[in-house]
Amino acid sequence: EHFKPLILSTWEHGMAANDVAWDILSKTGDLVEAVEQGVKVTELDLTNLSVGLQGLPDREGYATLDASIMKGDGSCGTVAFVRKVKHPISLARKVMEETPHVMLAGQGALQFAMEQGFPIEEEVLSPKAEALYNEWKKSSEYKPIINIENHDTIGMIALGADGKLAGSCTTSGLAYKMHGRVGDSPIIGAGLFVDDEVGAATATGLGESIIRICGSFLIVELMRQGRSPQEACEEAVRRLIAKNKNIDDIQAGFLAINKDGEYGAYSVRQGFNFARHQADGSDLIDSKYKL
Ligand code: SD4
Repeated sequence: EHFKPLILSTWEHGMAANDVAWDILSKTGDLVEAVEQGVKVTELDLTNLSVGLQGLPDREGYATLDASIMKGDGSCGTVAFVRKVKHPISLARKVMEETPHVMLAGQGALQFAMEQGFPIEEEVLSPKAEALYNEWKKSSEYKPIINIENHDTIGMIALGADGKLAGSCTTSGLAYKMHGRVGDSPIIGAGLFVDDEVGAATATGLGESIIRICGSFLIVELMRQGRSPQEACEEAVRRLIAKNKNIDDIQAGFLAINKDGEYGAYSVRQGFNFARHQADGSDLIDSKYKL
């Protein structure tokens, strides 16, 4: 099963995202374009409550988005806590390509979006998100629990036929988070890390638990030292469990690819799945899990 190209994405929505990414990658060989356009599908998916402006809002009622993109040569761009932008992944790519910086956040990210000619959306919740938010407001308990309805960030990692890698990650983050909260997804090394010398990794789940262990960077470094992608994901989950006290409330999952086209996935608990696309077709695979 080791062959290139290979695209992996988190969760079931990764299937549709991978199809678009695969199409671009096989026609053009452009990895960055593939991982950007792929996750844009999810950013527009109205059924998805954790990616894009239709995602569940923070506790003040605002959808605030995080995204990152990275190439295996070390180029990267990210945006955090950005509002009113439909495609934060495209804004992250602009940060990578058009600025001397890696990360823009909040109002400054929005200002940059305007300068770059991004359409600025009105701030209205999607009907589904609004209904759920109103329901949540009745109790307004701040319990950052990731459950099956609330953990579908898309992280995508891709290996080209030439052995080069790229990845992308985009999310509306944790539902009902504190205003200003930033998760792992826009933090290079936490939600995404890519190195052409070794491989790539991405994460989904409770961002705080992933940031704490530099999850994606950890996985790439473990692969650099000789672990398989599967072994590296398992070690990251072991580390995450050891370093997070409230583990009963945590779900987190990792995906990894190495340069040879081997891949792996592992999660804290049952329920994580991922989409794979290779030349022989695409499938949705249930991740193995620890607890
Ligand atoms: C976050 N990792 O902001 C994201 C949430 C997530 O699927 O993965 N949802 O913490």
